[in-house]
Amino acid sequence: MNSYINQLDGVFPSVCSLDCPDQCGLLLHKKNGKIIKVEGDPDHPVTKGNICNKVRNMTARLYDPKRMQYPLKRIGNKGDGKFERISWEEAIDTITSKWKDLINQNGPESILPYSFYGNMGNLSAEGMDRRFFNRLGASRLERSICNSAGSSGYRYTMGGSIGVDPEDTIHSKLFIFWGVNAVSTNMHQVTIAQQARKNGAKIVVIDVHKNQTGRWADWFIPILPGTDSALALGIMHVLFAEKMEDADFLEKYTVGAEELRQHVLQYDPQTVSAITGVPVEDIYRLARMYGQISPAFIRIGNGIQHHDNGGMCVRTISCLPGITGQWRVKGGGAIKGNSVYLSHNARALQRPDLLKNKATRSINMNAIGKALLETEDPIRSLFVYNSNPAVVAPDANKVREGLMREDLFTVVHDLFLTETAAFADIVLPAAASFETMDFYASYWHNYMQIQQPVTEVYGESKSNTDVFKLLADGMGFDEQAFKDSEEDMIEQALDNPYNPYLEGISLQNLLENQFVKAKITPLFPGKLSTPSGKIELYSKQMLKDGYDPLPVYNPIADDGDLPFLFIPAPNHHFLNSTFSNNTRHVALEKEPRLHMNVKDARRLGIGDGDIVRIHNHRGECELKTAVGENVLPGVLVSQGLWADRPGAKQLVNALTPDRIADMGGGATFFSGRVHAGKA
Ligand SMILES: Nc1nc2c(c(=O)[nH]1)N[C@H]1C(S)=C(S)[C@@H](COP(=O)(O)OP(=O)(O)OC[C@H]3O[C@@H](n4cnc5c(=O)[nH]c(N)nc54)[C@H](O)[C@@H]3O)O[C@H]1N2
Ligand SMILES: Nc1nc2c(c(=O)[nH]1)N[C@H]1C(S)=C(S)[C@@H](COP(=O)(O)OP(=O)(O)OC[C@H]3O[C@@H](n4cnc5c(=O)[nH]c(N)nc54)[C@H](O)[C@@H]3O)O[C@H]1N2
Ligand code: SF4
Ligand SMILES: [Mo]
Repeated sequence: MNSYINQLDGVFPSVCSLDCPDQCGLLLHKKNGKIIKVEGDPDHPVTKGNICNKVRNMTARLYDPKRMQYPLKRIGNKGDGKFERISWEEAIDTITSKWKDLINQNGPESILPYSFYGNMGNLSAEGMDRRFFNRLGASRLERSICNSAGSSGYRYTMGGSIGVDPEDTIHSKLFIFWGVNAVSTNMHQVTIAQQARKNGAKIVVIDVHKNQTGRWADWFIPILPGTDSALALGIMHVLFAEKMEDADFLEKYTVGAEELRQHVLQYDPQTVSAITGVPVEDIYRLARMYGQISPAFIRIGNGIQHHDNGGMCVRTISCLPGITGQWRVKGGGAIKGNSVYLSHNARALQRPDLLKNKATRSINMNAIGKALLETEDPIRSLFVYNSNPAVVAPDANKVREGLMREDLFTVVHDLFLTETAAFADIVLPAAASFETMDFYASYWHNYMQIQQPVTEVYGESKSNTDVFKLLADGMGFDEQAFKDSEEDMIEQALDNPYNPYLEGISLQNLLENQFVKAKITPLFPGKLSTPSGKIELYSKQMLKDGYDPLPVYNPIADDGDLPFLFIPAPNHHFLNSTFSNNTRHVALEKEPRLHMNVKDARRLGIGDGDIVRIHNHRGECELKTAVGENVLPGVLVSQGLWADRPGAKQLVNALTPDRIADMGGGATFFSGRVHAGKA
C-alpha cells in the first residue's frame, strides 16, 4: 500500500474527504514527495473532473504554515492558545494516566468523545475510535448536529435514507431545490440540472435567502423560515383538489391516502399563504407545475430541517412524490440522502460488542454546552476529533464556558490549532486524509471510493486510526480489534449481508477500480423498510412515537419576542469551519455579510454596508449588512462559520439556540430570534 508514498513524482487517484454529498474523485499531482496540485478525476462517472474552488485550493491548507506537526501541551490559561511541544509518548501517557484515574474515581462515563465528519472516511469517522470508546465504556455521543431531524422525518415516510439515483435526474423536467443551497453545497446536482435544463427542464428554488442558488433558478420562491411543511401541505391540497394525484400508485404503494386527502382540506392556499408568505397564486402555480410536469425531482436540503419542526417538515415534503407517483418515473422522486445504498457493516467496524451490553449514557452533541456545565455526574474529560465544537455547536458562549472549566481534561486531535484546541490540555496533530488509508461512501451519488496514502504524514501527525490504536495500547486493551490493519477493517466493513446493494464491492475491487457503484434497483415496484413496506402517508409508528401520524405544520418554538429570525447558514468557500483559518479561502470569501430586507433597514435607519449588532440573551455578533430584497422582512441571513479574529465579533453560533428539534435529536440553528441595531 505504500506504493504511492514511495513514488515521489506522479499523479495519483484520491477522493475528497470533506462532509459534502458530492464526494468527488480527485487526482493528486506530486512533485518531490509533495502534493503540488489537486484536481478533479475526469474518469469519475458523476463528478467528472469538476471540483469546487475550496478543494482546488487544498494545497494551501495541506501546507499552511499553521498546520500542526507535533503533539502539544498547554502552558497558558485555557482558551489562550499557549502550548509547548511534547513527544507522542508523553502525550499518550498523560492522557491514559488521567483516564485511568478518572475511571477509578468516577467511572468511564466521565469521559466523552466529541466528533463529527471532518473526515468522511469510514475508518476515520467511525472505526477504531468507536471500538476504543466502546471498550472504554465512555459516555456515548448522539451525533445529531447535521441531518438527523430530517433523516428521521424522511424515514417515517420512506423507511430510510433512500431516494433517486442522482445520475437518473438527467431525465428530470422539473427540479425543486428545497432548502438546499446546491450551487455551494451540491454542485454536481447543479451540473446535472443545468444539462437537463438544456432539454427543457425548469428549475425552482424554495429558500429563505435568494443566494447563489436562488439567483440561478428559473423561479425563486422566497418563504418564511420554518414554514415549509405548510407549503408542502398546500401543494397536496391543490394536487388532490384538482385530481393530479396518481390513484394507481397511491393504491399500490402507499398507506393512508384517504386520510391524507381529508386531512389536507384544511391547508387551502389562502391559509398556507398567510403562514408561509408565499402568494396564493404562486402556491397554485407550484402545485400545478409539480402535478403536471414529469419527471419531477425534489432535492431536499438540510436548511429546512435545522429548525424546531425540521423532522416533521422533511416528513411532509417527502410525501409529495408518493402522491403523484413520481417514484415510478426515471428521474422522478426525491433525494434527502442516499446513505442506505452504500451502508457498510457498522457492527463489524465499530464493535458495539466491546461495550459488553453496558447501557452507557448518551449525550446530545447539540447541547454540549449544557452538558459540560452539568454538575451532577459531570463530564470530566472530553476527547475532540473531526470537529470544532467551539465554533460549530449552537449556543457557543455556553460551549466555551464549559470548555473553560479548570477541572475538565480536554484533548483535541486536529490538523490545526482550532478554536476548540485553544481550550485543550493536550493537542494531537492529525494526518490529512490524503496521507491515510480509508474508504468513502457518498451519501448522494452511490459510488464507494478508496483512498490509499499518497504522501508521508506531515511532521509527526497521525491518523485517527493510529491515534486510537496508541490509546488502546496505553490503556492496556489487548483485543485483536485494536490490532486490525486498515485493510482488515475495510474488509470487515464491506462484508455486509444486510445490504444487497453492496454486492460486488470489496477491498480488492476498490483497489482495482478506485470507484465502484452500489447495485441500485428501482424502488418501485418494491418493498420499503417502513413497517408496512409502503410509503407511509399515514404512519402508525409516528403515532406510537408521540407524533401526529399525518404530515402537519407545527410552528417553530417560541424563542422570545425578538423582531428577527436569524439564519446563519454555511458559505461557499468554507466547509463548516474548515478553511475559515486558511488565508487563501478567507480571501476568496472576503467577509461575512448580514442580509437584511430594505424595509427593515429603512425602519431601523441602517444603510447597506453599515455594521449592525445582532443580539439576544445568548450572545451577540457584529456584522456588515447587505441591504436589499434577498431576504423577506423579519429575516436576517448570514453565511459561513468564521474563525475567531481579535476584535471581531463574528461567532454566529453565539446566538443560536441549543434546543433540540422535533425528531432525531436534531439541531435548531435556524430557529433563533435576535434584535438588530446599528453597532
Ligand atoms: N460550500 C460548502 N458546502 C458544504 C458545506 C459548507 O459549509 N460549505 N457544508 C456541508 C454540510 S456538513 C452540509 S450538512 C451541507 C448543507 O447544505 P444544504 O443542504 O444546502 O443546507 P444549508 O446550506 O444548511 O441550508 C440550505 C439552505 O436552506 C435555507 N434555509 C434555512 N432555513 C430555511 C427554511 O426554513 N426554509 C427554506 N426553504 N430554506 C431555508 C438557507 O438559506 C440555505 O440556503 O452542505 C455541505 N456542503
Ligand atoms: N450556525 C451554524 N452552525 C452549524 C451549521 C450551520 O449551518 N449553521 N451546520 C452544522 C452542520 S450541518 C455540521 S455537519 C457541523 C459540522 O461541524 P464540524 O464537524 O465541527 O465541521 P468542521 O467545522 O468542518 O470541523 C471539522 C474539523 O475536523 C478536522 N479534521 C479533518 N480531518 C480530520 C482527521 O482526519 N482527523 C481529525 N482528528 N480531525 C480532522 C478539521 O481540521 C476541522 O477542524 O456544523 C454545524 N454547525
Ligand atoms: S468539497 Fe464537495 S464539491 Fe468540493 S471537492 Fe469535495 S466533494 Fe467535491
Ligand atoms: Mo452537515
